[in-house]
Amino acid sequence: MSIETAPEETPERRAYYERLAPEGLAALWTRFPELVSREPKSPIRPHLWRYQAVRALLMEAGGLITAKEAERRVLILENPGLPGQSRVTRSLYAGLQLVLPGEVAPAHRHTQTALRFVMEGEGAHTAVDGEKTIMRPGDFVITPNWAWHDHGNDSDRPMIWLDGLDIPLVQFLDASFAEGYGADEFPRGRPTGDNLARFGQGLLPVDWEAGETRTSPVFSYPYARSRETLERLRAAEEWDACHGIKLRYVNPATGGWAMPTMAACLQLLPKGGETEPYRSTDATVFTATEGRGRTIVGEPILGETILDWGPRDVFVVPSWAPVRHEALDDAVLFSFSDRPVQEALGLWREDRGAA
Ligand code: GTQ
Repeated sequence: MSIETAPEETPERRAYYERLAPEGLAALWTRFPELVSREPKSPIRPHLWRYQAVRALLMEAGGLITAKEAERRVLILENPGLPGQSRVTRSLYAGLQLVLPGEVAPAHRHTQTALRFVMEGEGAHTAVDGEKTIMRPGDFVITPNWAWHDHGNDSDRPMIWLDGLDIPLVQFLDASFAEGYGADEFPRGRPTGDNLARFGQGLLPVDWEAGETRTSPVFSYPYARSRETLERLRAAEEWDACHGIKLRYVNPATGGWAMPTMAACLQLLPKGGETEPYRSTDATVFTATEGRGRTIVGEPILGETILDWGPRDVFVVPSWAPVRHEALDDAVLFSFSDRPVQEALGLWREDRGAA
């Protein structure tokens, strides 16, 4: 026996193992290497979804079903390593959601946390507990766990965004609750922009205390502001060898991640730049807002997957797979993962200069 290989099977041992199953038992030593692997062994595969291809199918769905009838008209991005499981990584879900002009996606709430990253369209909105926010490309918007939310499109163009949710994680814990509000819109309360004005200016109402959701009180992070910060840091030449310039979206009240279960980041890769190999235990979903580039996942000998991406393509990198990025233009990548969960449990690891 070693930590990497199960002991040999003999006819007597096999006969013994067969008697265990009907008793609801199993011998650990036959399974040890798969249960306690030396390093992450994931069925998740590196994969890229071409935006234009998904968009064409999503627009087709627009002619088949309304947002209201569908509840949410979304094409799920399923990892080919776990087909049929509605997962993009082991713990996370991703999809592309379409809201056509004049449509509403009715108010509901659930224990899953959602993030939205706007791909296309301008002027549609999402409302969180009755506060509307107008969405533009590159905006990052949060729907906290158990917050009422509805989406609507009063503009004259289709609105498409990337949804990231912790659905598989909540499912794993058997902690899903959901309910419909019973009307299209949750009653409007605070005016549009209230969350940013109150919590996104380096100020907090003096007696404010975090609620139970542990999610940032800012729920809309406009792209224009985040993009401006990337340019400021470019001017300061604060490059990281593995990440270019990478920023994390934070909860301004704690300095921690904006959501308890999902990390979200925005990074700038300069034209012609090549990052050093990097790996971490949080499988990560990326989308480019600007620019074209190539992400190389894996190791030269064991097998590399090359993901060539352009604006709005979505791709996923598995846990612990070495990753390098090469930017053909100035490129901006948005990404999300389950890093806060792993950090809270003392599990998160990274390896700079991996492979
Ligand atoms: O917009 O509330 O992609 O509840 C999956 C589940 C979006 C949403 C999804 C949802 C939503």
